[in-house]
Amino acid sequence: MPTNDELATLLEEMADLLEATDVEYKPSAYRRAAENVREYPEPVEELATKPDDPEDAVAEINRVGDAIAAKLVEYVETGEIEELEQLREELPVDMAALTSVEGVGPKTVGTLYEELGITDLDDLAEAARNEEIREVSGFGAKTEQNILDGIDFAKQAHERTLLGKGRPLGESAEAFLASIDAVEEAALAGSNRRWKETIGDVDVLAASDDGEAVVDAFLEWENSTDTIEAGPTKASLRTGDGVRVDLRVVDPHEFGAALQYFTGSADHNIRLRNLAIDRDLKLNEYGCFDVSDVDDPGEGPDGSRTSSDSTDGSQRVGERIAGETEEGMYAALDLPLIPPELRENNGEVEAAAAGNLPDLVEEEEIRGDLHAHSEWSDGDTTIEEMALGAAERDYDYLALTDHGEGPGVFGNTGLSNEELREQMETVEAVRETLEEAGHDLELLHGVETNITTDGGLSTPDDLLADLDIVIASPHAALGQDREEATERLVDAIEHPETDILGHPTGRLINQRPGLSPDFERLAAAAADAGTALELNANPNRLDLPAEAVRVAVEADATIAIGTDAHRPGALDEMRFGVHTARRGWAETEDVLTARDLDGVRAFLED
Ligand code: DGT
Ligand code: CA
Ligand code: CA
Ligand code: ZN
Repeated sequence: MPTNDELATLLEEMADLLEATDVEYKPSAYRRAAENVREYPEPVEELATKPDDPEDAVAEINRVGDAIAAKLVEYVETGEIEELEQLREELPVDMAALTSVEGVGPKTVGTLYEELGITDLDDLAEAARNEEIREVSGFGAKTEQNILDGIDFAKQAHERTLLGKGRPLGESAEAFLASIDAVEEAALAGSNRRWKETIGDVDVLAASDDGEAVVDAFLEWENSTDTIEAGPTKASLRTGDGVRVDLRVVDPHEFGAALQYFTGSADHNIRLRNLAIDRDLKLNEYGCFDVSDVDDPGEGPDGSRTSSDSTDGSQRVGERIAGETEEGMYAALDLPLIPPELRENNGEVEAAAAGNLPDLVEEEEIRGDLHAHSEWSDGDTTIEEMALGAAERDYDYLALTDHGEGPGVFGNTGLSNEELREQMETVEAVRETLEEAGHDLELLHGVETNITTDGGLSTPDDLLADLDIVIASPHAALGQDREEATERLVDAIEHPETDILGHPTGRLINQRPGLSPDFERLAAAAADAGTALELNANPNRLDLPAEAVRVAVEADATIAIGTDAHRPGALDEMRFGVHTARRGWAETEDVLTARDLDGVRAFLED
């Protein structure tokens, strides 16, 4: 079952290969068709399998002509497009990787393959270093150097930026934008506003009557090292560490519409546009329009992207009924404002229509942190400094949970059982210091013990029983298969001394996948055993991932958001955990660390 996205990607590949072999006109036809296939609201695959005349049905899609429709039907029927296979044979290159280098387009790829046999980024880098590219006709030393410079960026850009870096960067872009005189209002949009765990690029919006002034000022942002493009109402730049930032400047009266549109996700927007069409409304980045008296309200449900480049009025048809505020855009569809974290077309539109949106947990509701380290294990500071950090953040409680000894803990920094007993006295002393200084922070004493390969805990039960709180985490054997991992983690959840299952998958985003257990079984076991599942807020982890949080919440398991802080400043990473919990539809009552101390104590005693 090919998705629309897969089909569109195939058409784009055709376009690139055709262009690389110097075919004219056809490439742009394929690209336009690809765009419309990608955004088509129904599965194109269904059209392509209609019993009679599937090609006609597919050709009904905007900008998809008979020839391209035939190719799509061919692919759905046979799993191949013959012409594409031939083109791939003629030009066996990693087109996507090569064209991601700035200044390298399909034509260049074609030439470099023919002249030098370059097929991938490594070949390209080698040829550039050996000064072979400058020898090819039409290329020079300068082009060669540009390519060399572009390769590192291209390699970096293959990785999406972690939220922990992308969000602060986006916030500083937003703040800078807001400081520009001509800007009436600035906002962060895109995946950053939805708090996705990784960010492809940063999107910011400004409301202003003077787009050029805003663009000119924005390009002077101190974090910008490179202007990718600039126009009267939009610009893209690259920051020193290679992250792309897209700016849009819009009319203040259309700010809400633009904010809604550029927050995405694209799938969420398509849902809303279809809802609008059903009501004779037209929804786009300029507003919501009543088109019941308009003969031809425009190009169909996808609200074609090409319009976003034009400032002509073709998208502003009929009578404007919303656009100034985002809330107004949703209200025009009889919906309450849907929180950005939910906008993934995962049932949020239905929930909103039925008045069933979850009452999501909020940053301000967090009362404490139940996962923190000190220099006793691998943290940077004393127990007291960690506690004072929590007190400064007005928390009711902090759990000190240094590593116990065991396999997989970095550099063997875990505490021996004796050291853990000794630590109890120091914790007691810190409690007294806190009290004398007038802080009413409760310092809980716990441990982060290791889950052994077969689901046991690496700290003896009698020692665990003497602690306030026990986090059991997997640190080693993270390559286990699904069944092994599930059984191991369920055993740890059911251990009578375990209070929280720490960073359940052990993943490090962009670095290692970690375990992929059956989350439904974990969630059911956790709910039964009265063990909380951690949502580790460290932006390298965000573990549980949002999809697993959703499964946990549905099974009535409890989520403990903890930062795993190794220094006081890292306590501020709590917000990444809270927003990931929101992406998983977690309500206040689902979250252990949104409870007061009595609530936490009651949970721990259970
Ligand atoms: P990212 O950057 O990959 O992490 O994800 P987003 O969601 O930030 O995507 P981006 O930067 O390409 O575009 C920002 C928003 O603009 C996106 O969430 C929805 C809207 N948008 C962008 N491209 C399209 C499109 O082709 N179709 C539709 N319907 N909306 C789009
Ligand atoms: Ca983006
Ligand atoms: Ca973007
Ligand atoms: Zn850990």
